[in-house]
Amino acid sequence: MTTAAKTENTDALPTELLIGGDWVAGSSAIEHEHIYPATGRPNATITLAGPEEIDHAVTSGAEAQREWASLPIGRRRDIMFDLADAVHENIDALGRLSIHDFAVPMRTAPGHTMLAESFIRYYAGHVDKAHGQTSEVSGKHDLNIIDREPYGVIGVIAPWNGPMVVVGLNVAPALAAGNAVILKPSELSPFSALRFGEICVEAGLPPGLVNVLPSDAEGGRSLVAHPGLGKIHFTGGGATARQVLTTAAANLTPVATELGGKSANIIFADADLDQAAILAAWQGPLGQSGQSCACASRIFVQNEAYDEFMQRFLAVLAAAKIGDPFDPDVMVGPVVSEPAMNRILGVIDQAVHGRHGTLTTGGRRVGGEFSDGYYIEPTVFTDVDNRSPLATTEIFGPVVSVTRFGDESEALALANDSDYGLNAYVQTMNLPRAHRFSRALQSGSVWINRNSDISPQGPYGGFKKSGTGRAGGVEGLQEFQQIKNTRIGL
Ligand code: TXE
Repeated sequence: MTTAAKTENTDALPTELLIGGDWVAGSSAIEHEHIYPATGRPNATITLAGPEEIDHAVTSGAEAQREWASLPIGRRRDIMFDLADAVHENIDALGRLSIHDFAVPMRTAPGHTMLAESFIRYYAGHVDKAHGQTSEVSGKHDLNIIDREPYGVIGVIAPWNGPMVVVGLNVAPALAAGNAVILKPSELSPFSALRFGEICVEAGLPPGLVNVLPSDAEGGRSLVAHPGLGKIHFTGGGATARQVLTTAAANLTPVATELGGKSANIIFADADLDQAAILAAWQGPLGQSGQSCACASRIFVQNEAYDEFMQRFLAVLAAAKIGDPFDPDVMVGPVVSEPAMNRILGVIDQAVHGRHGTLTTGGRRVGGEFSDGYYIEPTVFTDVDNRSPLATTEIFGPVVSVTRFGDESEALALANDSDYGLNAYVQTMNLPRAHRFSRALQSGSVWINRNSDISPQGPYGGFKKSGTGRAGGVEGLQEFQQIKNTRIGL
């Protein structure tokens, strides 16, 4: 179902780079036409950072970091709380910029900024509580001190689908640990990150502490290759991560990664099937049109509940409104770009012709008044071969597969049969079973009877090829601290 709702674009879209608190065009920067995915038409011409701008940003960051680290911790803490307040005041504005970025529907756009605020506030509270330690050493006459220190300048590379999420997961802890940050959003989603950089200056962070340089793969490569970075945090796809790790190896720059997923959603017959259908729809093809690392793209349903679940699940998908992301009633927007749309339609085509499963609903580009946008119908394949590309590769689009299972051991074997290990979802009312699965599932995050609502209190990250980093908790702070041991002969 689609709805017609045209929205006047009255928002000012930032188009230059933010370095040292100033808007910069840059000598090696290039111009890039940003296409708005819901219409297929340009909504701005933006500046992409080149090597000169990146070098300028790292120098500016190093200077600001020295100032930041020299502030009394109470002052650093207060400034980070001020930043959380400033982000809170801009939740709607940043949400709208996220829509201009990658056409995420209005219903969910503010959620990215709310997550960012929750992480900034959580880590602001850590600033004056990051105590060091002492340890007993062999020489009774020695004092051994263990300290955690900032790296200096951190390169944070964000995927297009979550610049404000990355602000929370990675920029907040990096700042709390005393670092400066070079934030590189994708050229596909520059606006919200640039505005965030400006809000940092308005909130009182030293200019240059957070420099925001949208760029493409080339700019990303220049950033990773820069010898002035103390550490890199990369969020994106596995193929790109390999390139990042290779480039960073030249300087032996440490890299933490948050990569893709192909998450299982296991639905037992004793689950609340209405809730399970809604969760499977939203954590699957509907939420951000499946363009999320947390997408539960492999759904496993116990035989006894299969027909009842499928009837409910398909009904939720059919009721979801597709249309203008600025329309608050719209639930499903387009995919991020024409190449992404063509890639996803290619995957669907390959799955149909390769008989990887049975196409049960969707599978086509949305026509009608949204035919200029990159819209794809929520798509479901059933009876999917778990070793087929449909079930083993991350599609990053509104395409999920559904497979039956009999008992727990079969469900577990199917779920763990993946190179990825980011999220796993289990729907059951049986508490011992929930604990058994939490222990046995090979994934960094397990969600029982709920969606992936990432909170700063629980470290989020992957197993296997889903990456090495952790975001949230003390673990997320320690990602951006290096350990120093001092032994004093008394
Ligand atoms: O990733 P890409 P995208 C993953 C998601 C999917 C991917 C989609 O699973 O696989 O991200 O995002 C820059 N050197 N996650 O398409 O192409 C590029 O400009 C340095 C997981 O953006 O990998 C962009 O800024 N940088 C995540 C960024 O890398 C390079 C949640 C990512 O680009 C580069 C969200 C290079 N050679 C998405 N090439 C999680 N696990 O939390 C590109 N870039």
